[in-house]
Amino acid sequence: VDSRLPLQQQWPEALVARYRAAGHWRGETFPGFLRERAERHADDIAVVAGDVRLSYAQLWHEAGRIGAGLLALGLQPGERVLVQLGNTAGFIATVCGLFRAGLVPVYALPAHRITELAHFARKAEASAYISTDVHEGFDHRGLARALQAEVPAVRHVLIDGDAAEFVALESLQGDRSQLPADPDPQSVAFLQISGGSTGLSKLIPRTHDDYIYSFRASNEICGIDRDSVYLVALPAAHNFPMSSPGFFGALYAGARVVLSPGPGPDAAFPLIAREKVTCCGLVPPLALLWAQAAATSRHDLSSLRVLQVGGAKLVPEAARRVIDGLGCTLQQVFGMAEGLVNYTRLDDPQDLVVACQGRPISEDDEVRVVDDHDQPVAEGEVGHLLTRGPYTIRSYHNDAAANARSFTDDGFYRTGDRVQQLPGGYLVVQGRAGDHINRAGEKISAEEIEDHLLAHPGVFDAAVVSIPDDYLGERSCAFVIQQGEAIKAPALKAWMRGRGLAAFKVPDQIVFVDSFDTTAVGKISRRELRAQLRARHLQQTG
Ligand code: J2J
Repeated sequence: VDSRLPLQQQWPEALVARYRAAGHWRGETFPGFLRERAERHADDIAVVAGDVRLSYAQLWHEAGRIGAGLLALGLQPGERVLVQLGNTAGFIATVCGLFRAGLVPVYALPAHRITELAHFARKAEASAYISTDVHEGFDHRGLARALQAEVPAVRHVLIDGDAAEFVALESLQGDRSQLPADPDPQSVAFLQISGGSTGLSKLIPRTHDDYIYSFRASNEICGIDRDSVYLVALPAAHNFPMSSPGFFGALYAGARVVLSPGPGPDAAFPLIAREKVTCCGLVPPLALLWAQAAATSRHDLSSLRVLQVGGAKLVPEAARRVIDGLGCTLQQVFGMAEGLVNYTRLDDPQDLVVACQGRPISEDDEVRVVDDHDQPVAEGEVGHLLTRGPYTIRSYHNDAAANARSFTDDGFYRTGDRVQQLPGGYLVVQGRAGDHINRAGEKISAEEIEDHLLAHPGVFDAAVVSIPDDYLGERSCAFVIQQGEAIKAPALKAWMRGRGLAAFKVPDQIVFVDSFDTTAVGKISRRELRAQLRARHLQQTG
C-alpha cells in the first residue's frame, strides 16, 4: 500500500446524495472551519490548559507552525501520524496542525503501551509518532525507542517537552506556503481506535463531512453555543470528549475548551469554578464520584448546566444520585467511535432521562433491533442493535476479517450492543453480545487478554470475563489453569504489566481453577465457556 494513498470510507452514491440534500454533509473540513473561526473570533479564547490560554487566532497559528514543520521534515499529506498526548493545549494544536498539513492523526490513549502502539503503527502504516516526554511518571521517549525498534517505518518522533534525541514539537518550523489546499470533505480525516470485542483494537476511519456533522448536530442537542465552556475531563483522545459534542463541537461553536489534567473532582472542580464551565462529559463511576464530592465541595459549581454521562451504562438509581448531587441537567449519552450517538434531550422528562440512554442524533440514523438471525424482534423486545447513517462507518481500516464480521451486506454496523427500543426511538442498553469488559468506559477485549496470559509458560489455558463491580460497573476476571511451576496472582499481574500494555487491561482479579469442566458435550465455544465460568463464579460469590 502506498502510504500516501487516500484512505477509504465509502457510502453508496444514493446515500451520499441524500445526506447532502438533507444538509448533513455540507462540504466542511477541519482546516476550513478552524480558519473561519480564527478569522471571525480571532481574540476569543479557544483553549485553556494549565497556564496556557490560546485564542482562536493563536490556535490557528500554532496549527500552521506544526503542520508546516511536519511537512518540512519530509512528511507528505496523506501519511498517518500516531498521536499520544495528554489533556494539554499541545494535543489540540497538534491535531489541528496535522489536519492543516493533510496528515492523518491516529489517536492513541496515554495509557497505551508498546503492544498497542506497535499494532496501531503497523495497521495504520504510520510514519511518525508524536508524544510527550513524561506523562504520569511514565517516560514516553522510551516508548518511542521501542516503537521505532519494532516498527522502523515510524521514521519521525516528535516530543512535546524535553525531546532527548528526538525532535521537539516546539522547535518545528516550516514554510506555511507549502501547506496544502483544504482536503476533500469526503476524505478520511483521522483514524479513531475501536473498543472492539474480538482481538486487538481496530482502526476507524472518519471523514471530515461525517464527523463534523456529528458534532455540529450534537451542539444543537447539547446546547453548545459561543457562550459555552466545555470541560474535557476524560482523556481527550476518547471519542466521547472529542465529538459528543466534545472539544471539536465546542471549537466549531466558537466556544471555550478547558482541559483538565485528570477526571476526578480534585482536578476538575477548581477548573469548573475558575473557568465557569457549563458542560462536561463523564463515565458513570466518575459522575457518581462528582455527585458525592459536590456535597462537601467549597468550589462554586453553579455554572455547570449539563452533565453528560456515557461510555457505560448508568442505571436509574445512579442517574438519580447524579441529578440530586450536582443539581444540574443530566444528559445520558450512548455512543460509539464507529458512529451512532444517542442522547436524551435536555427537555426530556426526568423519568425518561433516568430510564434510558437517549435516541439517535439524526433522523437519518437507521436503527434495527434484531434477533440472532438478523430478523427484527417484536416492538419493545430486546435484540442486537444494527445501525447505519450519515456518520456511521461502512468499514474498518485495513481489516477484511473484521469488516466481514462487523457489517451486514446492506452496510449496517453490528454494534454488539443489546438494546430495547422505547416509543419515540429511545434506546435502553441491556448488555452486550460480544465478549468484552466495559471497565468504567474503557473497553477490554477478553480475547486480547487471554492471548497475553497464554504467552506465560505457567498458563495452560485462560478465560477472561466481566464481573459486575459496584464502582467500575464491570471489572475483569481471568480464570487460569496452571501448568508446571505454580504461579501466584500478584506475580502473574506483575508479569502482565511487564508485557507493555495499557494498565487498565491487567486483570483485576485472577482465579485459578483445575479445569474448565464444561458440562456440554464436546468442545464448546470460547464464548459459551466464558458465560459458564462467569455464571458459576457469580453464583459462588453470591
Ligand atoms: C451503555 N453502554 C454504553 C451507555 C457507550 C459518546 C459516548 C460514548 C462513546 C463510547 C462514544 C454507553 N450505556 N450510555 O464514542 O461518542 C458502550 C457500548 C458501545 C461502546 C462504544 C461517544 N455508551 N456504551 O463509549 O467506542 O457498548 O465509545 O458500543 O469507547 O460503549 O465504546 P466507545
